[in-house]
Amino acid sequence: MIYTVTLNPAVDKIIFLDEFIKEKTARIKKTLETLGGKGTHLSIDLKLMDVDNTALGITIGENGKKITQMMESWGVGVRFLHYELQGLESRTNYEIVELNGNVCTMMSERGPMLSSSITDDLIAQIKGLLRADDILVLMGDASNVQDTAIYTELAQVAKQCGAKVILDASGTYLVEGIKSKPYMIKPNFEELCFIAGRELKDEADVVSALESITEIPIVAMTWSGNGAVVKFGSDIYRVYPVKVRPMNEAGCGDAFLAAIIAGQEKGWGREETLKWATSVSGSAVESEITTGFDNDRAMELKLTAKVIKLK
Ligand code: TA6
Repeated sequence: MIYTVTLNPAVDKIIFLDEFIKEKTARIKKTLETLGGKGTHLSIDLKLMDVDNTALGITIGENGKKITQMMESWGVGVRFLHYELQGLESRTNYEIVELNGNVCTMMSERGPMLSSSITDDLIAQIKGLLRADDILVLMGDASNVQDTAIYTELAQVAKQCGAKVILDASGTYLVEGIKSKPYMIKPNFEELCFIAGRELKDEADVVSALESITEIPIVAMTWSGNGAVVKFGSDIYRVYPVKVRPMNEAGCGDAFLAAIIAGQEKGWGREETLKWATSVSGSAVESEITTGFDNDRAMELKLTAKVIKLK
């Protein structure tokens, strides 16, 4: 079984307007509400690819209940731990989508801090659920947990159970999490620069940064409009972006990661998997909401997808 963990799930409120100009009143064209938090997205994307999985995480208050209901409406198995804490709510993230030029800006709440007794409950739940050969995917913001080694701790639990760990985090949580030597990480370009400890200039620089991460078998670096560069063992692949009508790019990295996991689960070849990954990611960019993607459109885009083995 694949388990996703979202320590800080959210309700994503998406606000569409023509253009955001500082100090000017912006007239809202429409608003939409969907799920936020990277693990929730991964669970939904996997479900859309017919890959069974269960979403774990922590929800709080009425917003937390709403998050669970939204997850269930996508047909995902949910085992969130829910808490009612005086005056506290799972976070809301706000995304502005400027229709002129399709610029997306995410504003993310911190979310209530989780006490160590809550994270202990989660660790106990994971210990009880995980079996050998399961996959534990640790994703997204964890700044609501004081202990920056939380992902390392969860990864160790997984390893003790014989499960694989996939990590998609940022900042200190990423650098700490890497110490547990996960099976796969999915940094974006900025996160790879952070891991490398320097500004990466070009593709060759990216490749050498990926090659220096020898202890992690799969490193998939998503590169926004530039596609992705992915390391499988000592092999490196360049994944080109498919041509799309961009609408909302939030969530496309989650779709990319989901496709790689799906490819591994279904036993597809690497190039086939990466073509699917860039296609679902492209389909997610065309969607108004931050969650999910259109399967038919992804299939259509896959006909144009280009992947090259660099090394
Ligand atoms: O990847 C997109 C997205 O999941 C958004 O929908 C938004 O909720 C945000 O990222 C959350 O990411 P975070 O790293 O804060 O958990």
